[in-house]
Amino acid sequence: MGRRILFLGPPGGGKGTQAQMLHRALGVPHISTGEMLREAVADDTELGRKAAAYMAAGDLVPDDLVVAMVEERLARDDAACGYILDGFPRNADQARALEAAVGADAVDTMLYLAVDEDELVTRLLKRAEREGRCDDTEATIRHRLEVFLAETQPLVDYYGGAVRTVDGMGEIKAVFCRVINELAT
Ligand code: B4P
Repeated sequence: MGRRILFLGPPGGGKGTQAQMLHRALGVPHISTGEMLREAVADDTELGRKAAAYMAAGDLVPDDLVVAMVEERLARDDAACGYILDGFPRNADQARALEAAVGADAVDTMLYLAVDEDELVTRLLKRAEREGRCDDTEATIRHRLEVFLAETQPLVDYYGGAVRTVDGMGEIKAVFCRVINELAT
């Protein structure tokens, strides 16, 4: 059985950044629901057309759409030996759907990246300058943080003592060292 890792954390916490580095280190696929949804929007697929307004507003895309997308992705051969989930599950219903699709052992390691709110906003505003993502305006960032606190933060209780908190402050490489150290223990 390979690694089944989940990155939890607020928007701007570094989930995508660290998951991509870990994917290169471990060789198991990096499954980012945010990236998959942005691709669907860019490709103007039916899913993308349904998801676009939710994403632009900083709201969660409806569970049925996201769950179907993830189930299809996890059924591919490259996910048989493990995966790194980034941004999914984002609420308790998604967590239950993941367990129903894959089993109780759908995730074996949960890493929570902890970052101060001011730093989150700074990072996302910098990314807005660089990439022009439509959900990286200050008002939308603040709303995404509220959604995170209401919907996603409770997953820490849902998963209980299995969640390991990693200090996500500081340099990207320093955070990655902490992630690797956490996985090694
Ligand atoms: P995501 O793509 O998951 O967006 P995110 O939470 O902002 O995280 P991301 O991975 O992009 O950023 P990261 O923290 O790595 O979701 C976007 C939208 O998609 C959601 O709002 C929602 O609408 C929808 N969606 C996605 N999944 C869903 C689901 N399961 N259910 C329903 N809807 C869903 O990095 C942010 C920035 O910080 C980057 O620019 C990075 O370079 C920088 N950074 C990272 N680490 C740093 C560090 N240590 N120091 C300085 N900068 C750092």
